[in-house]
Amino acid sequence: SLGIKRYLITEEWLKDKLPIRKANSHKGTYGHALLIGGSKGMPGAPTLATMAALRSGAGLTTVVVPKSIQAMVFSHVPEAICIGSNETSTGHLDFSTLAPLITNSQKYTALGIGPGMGVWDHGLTELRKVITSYSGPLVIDADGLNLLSKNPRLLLERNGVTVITPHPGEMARLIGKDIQYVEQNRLQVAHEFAKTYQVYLVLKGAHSIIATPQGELYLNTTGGPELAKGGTGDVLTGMLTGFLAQRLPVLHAVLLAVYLHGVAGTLASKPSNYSTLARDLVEQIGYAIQQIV
Ligand code: NPW
Ligand code: AMP
Ligand code: MG
Repeated sequence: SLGIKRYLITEEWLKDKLPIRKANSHKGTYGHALLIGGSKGMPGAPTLATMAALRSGAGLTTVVVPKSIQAMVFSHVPEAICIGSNETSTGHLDFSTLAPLITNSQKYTALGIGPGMGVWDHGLTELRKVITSYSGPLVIDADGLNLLSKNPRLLLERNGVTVITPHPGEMARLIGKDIQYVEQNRLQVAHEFAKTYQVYLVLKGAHSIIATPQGELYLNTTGGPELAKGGTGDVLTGMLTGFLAQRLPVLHAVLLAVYLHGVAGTLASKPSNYSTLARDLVEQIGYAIQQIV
């Protein structure tokens, strides 16, 4: 319908999209992922994203969180470089000291922003600095999207590839409609937004949809209700940022992340899908990758 090209994401198609790690490679070969997020009360979201980026193969991963939660994040993921930023009186990120860090876009080969970041008065002004000054591949998720919903047109100020990963609630806010409208028009909503704002869009939920800026749609069939628990979306953001950091073609990175995230869910749903935790997904990323290489 609507003349939109639609594809199913298949294991067969993904098989040769993850390059084999070369014997003579080093961490620089696999890029440097930068994750930005967290706030007082939500250190877990950026922590999960950071672990997922590392498990997805990124050579280096740096995470920036408000300084009051830096030690907590670092204690759970010593493999990451953990930077504590200045923060507002409410425990939200204050990007003033971060601007030079982000503008140095040669250093970071992908940036993911939003998990656990919260929503605050100056948040969008801060986010705008990242949107306009970073020119590498940028993933915006969670509260990054909630902030952006005040003015989605800021996406048109991007100077590089953008991937956004809304769940239906975030999608509804971005287009100013209710969740029921989004759920009843999933394909159309994703297609239209991706074309209008020239972004890759992952509309999450059972059977996530990927819409490209060129107007194609991809449907994912992996994963199930074991994923319906806090923190799983933050893991997806980390996987996506991790694959993009490795300089994969954007479409490949997006399809790999969404597909493998679901496979990790299935693997982590033993013994019962009641009990699956987001951190279990992180542990299964390697086994999910093993299935397609
Ligand atoms: P309802 O009302 O539940 O039916 P928010 P958030 C709707 C961080 N986290 N289908 C939902 O609907 C995140 O990273 C931190 C339909 C509700 O209306 C963010 O920064 C964690 N509707 C922050 O919390 C672990 C759906 O969307 C609204 C839907 C807020 O993110 C948890 C909720 O959206 C969390 O990841 C679906 N499939 N999915 C941590 N440990 O640090 C969602 N909705 O208000 O943006 O809240 O997603 O929890
Ligand atoms: P978030 O709401 O940001 O935490 O993201 C939730 C993640 O879990 C997304 O990747 C969703 O696609 C996935 N998910 C949630 N519920 C289901 C479900 N019933 N079936 C498949 N995937 C799901
Ligand atoms: Mg989320």
